[in-house]
Amino acid sequence: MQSITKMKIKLNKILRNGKAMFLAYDHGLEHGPGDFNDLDVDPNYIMDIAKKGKYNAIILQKGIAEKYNDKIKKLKIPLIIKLNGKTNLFKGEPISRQLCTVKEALKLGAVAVGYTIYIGSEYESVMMKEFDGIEEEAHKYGIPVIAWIYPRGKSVEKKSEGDLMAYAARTGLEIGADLIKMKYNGNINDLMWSVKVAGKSKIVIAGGTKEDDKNFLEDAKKIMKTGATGLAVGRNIWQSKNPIELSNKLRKIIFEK
Ligand code: FBP
Repeated sequence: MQSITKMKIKLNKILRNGKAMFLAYDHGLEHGPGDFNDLDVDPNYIMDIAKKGKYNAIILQKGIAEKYNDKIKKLKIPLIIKLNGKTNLFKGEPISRQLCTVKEALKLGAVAVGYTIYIGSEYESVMMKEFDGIEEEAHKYGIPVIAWIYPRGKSVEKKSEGDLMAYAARTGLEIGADLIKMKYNGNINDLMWSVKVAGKSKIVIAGGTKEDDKNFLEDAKKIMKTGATGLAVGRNIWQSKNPIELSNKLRKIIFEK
């Protein structure tokens, strides 16, 4: 029988001391430009935050990664490309299809790729299958795969948030995600359980809608006490009046014990 050659997944390209601090900026597609103001609508502004705030990586869709590639390369910001995405205009059962291939992402200089799966959606199996192809291909190149796992759709409406969070975490492990990006329900015990059920897959938490900087940092402290690997945050940083100062504080929380 032929043996399976195991390619080492290059997690060190997106983690520092085993921890993660990612800056997410795919909102223009997911939510529309209503999330932006005069400053943060400009990808250059976000890239400067990623650089000065010393993020481990920036998360972009392929369009911005392509059009602003010179700047990303010049600043040497590690790049994670989100391979699927959708607008929020369509209101049926959620589905997000692949828009960029692993090869395209690699050509753009990506050191990791991401993909969203809406578990519970009628179309869950379509996204699972697409993710599987991506995971197989990315891992052939040793590229880490991050699964955004968001329970969504009619079937999950009455389910407990804590149970759904843990289910998202375990799903990530079962399908081979290296990192699982999830939303935090605000309950530290639920998150501790999710980290445990994710086993060797690592949990990174999304930031959510903008809250007071102080509350955001308090939440980050709690998140890091659960054994989570870090945060992949967007609006809470780039919508802040002091994004660099806030990033510096967040970095201390994530990387200093
Ligand atoms: P935030 O930190 O701003 O919440 O961003 C995290 C994120 O996962 C983004 O990558 C994505 O655009 C957005 O949230 C999607 O959120 P939702 O599906 O809840 O609208």
